[in-house]
Amino acid sequence: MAKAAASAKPAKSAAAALDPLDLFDVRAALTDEERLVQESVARLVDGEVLPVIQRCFEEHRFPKELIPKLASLGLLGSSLEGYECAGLNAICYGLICQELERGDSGIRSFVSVQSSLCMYPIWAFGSEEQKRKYLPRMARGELIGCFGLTEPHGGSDPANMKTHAKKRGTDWVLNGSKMWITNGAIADVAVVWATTLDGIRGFLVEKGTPGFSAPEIQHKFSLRASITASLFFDNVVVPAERVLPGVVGLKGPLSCLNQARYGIAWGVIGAAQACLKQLLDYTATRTLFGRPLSHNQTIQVRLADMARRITTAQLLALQLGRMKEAGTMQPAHVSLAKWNNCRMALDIARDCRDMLGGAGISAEYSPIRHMLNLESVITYEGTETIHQLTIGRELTGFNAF
Ligand code: TGC
Ligand code: FAD
Repeated sequence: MAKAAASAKPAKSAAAALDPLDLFDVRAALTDEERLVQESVARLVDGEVLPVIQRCFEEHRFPKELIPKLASLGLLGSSLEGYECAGLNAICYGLICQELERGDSGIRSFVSVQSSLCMYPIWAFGSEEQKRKYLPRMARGELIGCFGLTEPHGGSDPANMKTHAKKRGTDWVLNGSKMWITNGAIADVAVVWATTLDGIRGFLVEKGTPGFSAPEIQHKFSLRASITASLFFDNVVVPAERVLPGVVGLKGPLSCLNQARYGIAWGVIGAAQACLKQLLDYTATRTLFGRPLSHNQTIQVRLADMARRITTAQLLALQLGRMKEAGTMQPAHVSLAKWNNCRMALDIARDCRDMLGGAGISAEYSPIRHMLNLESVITYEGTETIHQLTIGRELTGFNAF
């Protein structure tokens, strides 16, 4: 057995120069500012997220104590202009999501929801008064938001929502329920989408409003370091000044989803990188049949295939970001990237878990945590099927939903 180990050929030196997590040197295509943002978030993740996340996942606890740190780095509403937001470009937002999700999808989820699903609609569709009231405090992490679109009877078809709002004098009265709402139980303000006689509209419902409750959903096996809640509205009175004036119709919530899905397409690359990194270390030291696991052809093929899929996902995300910056990104582009990259990350996490053998079922190794999280990530913000059908509709012109 020792003989087999000794006969292994050493790797070529040129290959050693490549970064296994960035084979095509996407980093070289970034600006200095983009690299700086990535490095600062990476430091936060290494120093503050990774040391606590396994325990948080096991305890089903969101590490709320990280919120001021996320805020002080400008990560909340990072791509919005004004109102104390950092005004970073789309690539920076993507890199922020990627680094955070290298830590855990739950931390990226928190930032996605706060930034893309709550601050963005207030910024894009809110009145000047609403922007001044909410955005600076949300950027500072003093106010937490949640986004209520999905309902218990079927989230893929939000046009069929039952939650409704009726005019009473100048106020609105809201009735209905939402399900699977990230941050719901800790949110100070909920952006709630409801049908009205004019079409779907967005309502800002503040914590403590009579008739509004947000109990946490228990027993999750996925995103355990993230808070998920139901929202209930029982004759909740919402004053006229808390209705988003700038949009009516499903395009309101769907345009928020574009922003968040964009971030997910980048974020999941981080989860996949974390899994591959762990496996490169593990297979280099795990010795079976007299040689390190990494010296076997089938193991190398599996690792190489992961690197191939991560690389294509990185290049897809980078081009998507450039298109977003140029104003040419369309919903179908976002759907394809969200679908491809989530599938890539989930398959890699599952394969890494397998290559760890029995150790793969332990939370001491990150792949099973990432794998369980990614089961949610491939489902929320539009399931894989919804994004496939969006591309199908784009190709054929026929709506198969
Ligand atoms: P459809 O007829 O296609 O469109 C209705 C109106 O919306 C416009 N539109 C979009 N606008 C912006 N961005 C998009 N991606 C858009 N897609 C459509 C469209 O132009 C139209 O506008 P108008 O002016 O003509 O009225 O609508 P449809 O009913 O056929 O549905 C299409 C479908 C199935 C794609 C849509 O319903 C969908 O995306 N379903 C999936 C729902 C979903 O993704 N829910 C996510 C909930 S939030 C969440 O999961 C947060 S998790 C966060 C975390 O923790 O990270
Ligand atoms: P359904 O819509 O009932 O779908 C069930 C299955 O049917 C899926 O496999 C789907 O792909 C398939 N399907 C649907 N339509 C078709 C079709 N036409 N043809 C073939 N197959 C089809 N929502 C929010 O609003 N805010 C949040 O913050 C939020 N956070 C979430 C956090 C977590 C942890 C999770 C798990 C979900 C969250 N969601 C949130 C909800 C999420 O967006 C929905 O779960 C998702 O959109 C799917 O809706 P559903 O669960 O009702 O599944």
